[in-house]
Amino acid sequence: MEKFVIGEQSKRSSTSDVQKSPKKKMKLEISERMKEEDAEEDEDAASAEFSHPVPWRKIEADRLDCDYALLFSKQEADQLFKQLEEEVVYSTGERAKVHVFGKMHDIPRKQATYGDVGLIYTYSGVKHSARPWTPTLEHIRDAVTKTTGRTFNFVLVNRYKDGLDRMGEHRDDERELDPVSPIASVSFGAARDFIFRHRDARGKQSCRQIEPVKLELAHGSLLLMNPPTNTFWYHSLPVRKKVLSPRINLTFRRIIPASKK
Ligand SMILES: O=C(O)CCC(=O)C(=O)O
Repeated sequence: MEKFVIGEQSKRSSTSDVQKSPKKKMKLEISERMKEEDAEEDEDAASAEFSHPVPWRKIEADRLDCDYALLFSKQEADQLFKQLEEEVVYSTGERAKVHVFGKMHDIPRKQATYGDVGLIYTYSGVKHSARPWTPTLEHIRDAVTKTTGRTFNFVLVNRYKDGLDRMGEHRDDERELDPVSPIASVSFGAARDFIFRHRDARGKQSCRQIEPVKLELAHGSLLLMNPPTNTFWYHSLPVRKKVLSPRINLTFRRIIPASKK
């Protein structure tokens, strides 16, 4: 009890305390202080419940800044994968195509976009409006927010039926993306290789020799791509013929609504 120093005024003590005897006053201060400590402990317990701490692995290279963690246990990830398979409605028709060098091509995977009402994201020459969040997408988004402290208003869902489905090399650098927000990539299902390549080290004309950064994105994992990664590095999910099972990837993003641009 020595730590409750006599004369230390609790934040909550009122001016009427001044009239109380020194002994009574000390008892009151101690009990006030204990109440305060209990309240602080309750607050810590509440925030622990929401903070979802995970061990992070830092991935860094020249202007590449990423954090990687296993966000969900195998059991949770299995359940979430199943729910996503039931809930997500993938795009068809024009919205399942990409516009490359003046031609429309089928995308080598399935894609869907969800998010806050009214958001539209244009990429590869095609406009994608957000469907309203499903319960599972909302649950995963909230888990990412609890872990990272970042909020997201949009998610791009990509489903790869097997290792033949892929994503070509690109940057997520569209005008409508908030440039200071990270992109949070959550993966379920088959583990797949994910490759970053620096913009100055691509193709025959490359002006610098910078090693690509290769990762394997596991079932239930979260890869946080922090700025300025997406300005300087392209990323891709290459074909892997030995992968025979499906994978779902969610990239949570912050879109600047058209009215705020
Ligand atoms: O499926 C992946 O991990 C890649 C997704 C991706 O590159 C993207 O959404 O921009």
